[in-house]
Amino acid sequence: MSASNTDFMKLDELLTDEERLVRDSVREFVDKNVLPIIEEHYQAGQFPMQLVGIMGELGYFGANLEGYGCAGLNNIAYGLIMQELERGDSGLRSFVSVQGGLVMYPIYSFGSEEQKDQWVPRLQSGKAIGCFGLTEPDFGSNPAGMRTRARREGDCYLLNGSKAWITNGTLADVAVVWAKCDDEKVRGFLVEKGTPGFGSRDYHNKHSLRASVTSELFFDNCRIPASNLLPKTEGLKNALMCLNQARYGIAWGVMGSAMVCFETARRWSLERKQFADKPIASHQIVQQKLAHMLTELTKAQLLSYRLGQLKDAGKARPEQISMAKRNNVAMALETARIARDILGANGILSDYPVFRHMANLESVYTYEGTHDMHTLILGQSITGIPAFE
Ligand code: TGC
Ligand code: FAD
Repeated sequence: MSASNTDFMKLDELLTDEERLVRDSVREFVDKNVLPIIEEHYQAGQFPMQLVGIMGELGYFGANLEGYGCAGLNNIAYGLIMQELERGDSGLRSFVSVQGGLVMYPIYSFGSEEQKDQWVPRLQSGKAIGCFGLTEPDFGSNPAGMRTRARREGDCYLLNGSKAWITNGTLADVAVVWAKCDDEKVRGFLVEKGTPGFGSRDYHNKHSLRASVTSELFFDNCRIPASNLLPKTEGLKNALMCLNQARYGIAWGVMGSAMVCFETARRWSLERKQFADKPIASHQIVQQKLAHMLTELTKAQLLSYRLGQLKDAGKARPEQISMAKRNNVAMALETARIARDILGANGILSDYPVFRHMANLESVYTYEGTHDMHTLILGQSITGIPAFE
């Protein structure tokens, strides 16, 4: 795919040599290793596990963290990694978002030195896989209501409850689990695979993110050492801070899906002929659709770039991240739907990547805060009035 077709405002010129190098190397990785196999994995409902070690070696996990073997990239380069991975498939970007933003980040930011030494290098290299358990069957948009409990008993915590819709739940060697303690404060805990009382089970027959593993987690008197508490967590706020990392990655990632859908539709419209042997691209309605898609993608690129600058300066506010997640996912989903329309009947075939991206984006619209939750977060920021209840 020619990147120039989706770089209308020449954002490439704003990138540093390092940022461009990172983007181009991930683009090559995706072209060589992901695009040839992803459809098969999607149809089979399997995550391409063979890519985990390679992505670890290439430094994609926790790439914007410093030390412990992490690449220490800036947030623009990190965003470009997400964009290129999601150009392959949202499931691949999800894997990397969760591993870096939702597992390595909380251990790195709220963990003890021992926890960091034990887990961050293994997660960085892909030798260990992590998952993040916040959502519960009855508490999705409102995690504050969670029922999972962690009761202190001597040198241990006893966990009881369940988590729903957890990416990589059955694959994970370590789960970052958020639970309410006796003082009613939510704290984070590390629960290792195989701990008695900890179970997991995958969702099957998904119509979206089929090349990603999504699971339920169960805790039935699951006893973990007190040293598995993330010591710097003391409220839901710490869990929400992790979401900022993942939402930022999503804002960049979905531009990859939009790029591939736009380019597929553009090319198709130039080749497909209807009426008087003219390509459908010669009709004003089709041109309007292409113009709309590219304009919205370009606006999303500018938003993400500026957000990346703010994040690098330590000034990105959660509501700014919400604006980018909300806008960019909606843009990508609309782009995928219009691209599917332009391809006509062929748009439903797996010969083209469009429907797969469209179906994936339905999940991305919902996870990491639904589109409407981000509307309410922005509403609160604008008016000072929370409208959640
Ligand atoms: P609220 O009273 O507003 O906030 C509690 C405290 O947290 C602070 N805060 C944040 N801090 C950092 N970053 C954020 N994004 C923050 N949002 C809020 C807030 O200032 C307050 O601090 P303090 O000092 O006053 O105590 O809390 P609330 O319970 O009313 O909830 C607010 C709400 C609705 C915005 C929040 O619950 C929310 O974001 N809900 C959406 C849930 C969500 O996004 N879940 C995602 C689960 S993980 C996932 O989906 C992974 S997808 C994986 C993949 O990529 O595959
Ligand atoms: P609900 O909260 O029940 O919302 C349903 C609808 O009601 C939405 O349209 C919502 O916007 C609307 N709504 C809710 N409250 C309000 C309100 N106050 N005002 C107006 N409208 C409202 N979670 C994790 O913890 N870890 C993961 O790794 C993870 N991975 C996921 C992977 C996939 C594939 C999916 C689909 C989800 C994943 N999730 C994960 C869960 C995800 O974060 C939740 O699905 C999401 O937060 C929404 O919760 P819910 O599905 O319970 O929907």
